[in-house]
Amino acid sequence: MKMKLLASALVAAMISGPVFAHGFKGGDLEIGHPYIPTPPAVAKTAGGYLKITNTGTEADKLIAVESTIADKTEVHTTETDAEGVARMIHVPELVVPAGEAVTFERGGYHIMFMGLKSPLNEGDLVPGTLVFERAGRIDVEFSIDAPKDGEADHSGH
Ligand SMILES: [Cu+2]
Repeated sequence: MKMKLLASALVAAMISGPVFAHGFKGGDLEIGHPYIPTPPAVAKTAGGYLKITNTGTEADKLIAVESTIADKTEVHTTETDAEGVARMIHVPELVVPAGEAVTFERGGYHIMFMGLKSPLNEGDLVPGTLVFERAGRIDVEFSIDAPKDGEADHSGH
């Protein structure tokens, strides 16, 4: 009986949709609101954003991101050179210092989904896994959100 109640509470939480600020936990790490601004239907790439908070006393490292929605998933950062040209750089290891948070956002760190296997539709939740050196694997769900200002043109990237 208790299990049944728990299960229906979970379902209720899930169907309330992506409007709630969702989060995930693994070890000392909290993963805040992983989301992907809805890309155009023809897009072959998409950027994902989230916030990683390390509540522990030792630094951790994000060493991989896995996802079944794309052929390849990597952590990137965006750097703008002296001429004002922005380019993306692959970040194979991202340190999350003890007691600090790292925020992924447009123009900075992002998760790059390359070779999307099917269109991502607003309101969907898609699975992914963040792999950390210390905390291990943390399964998350990215919500496909309505793009905020300036996020809609991400596809060129
Ligand atoms: Cu990128």
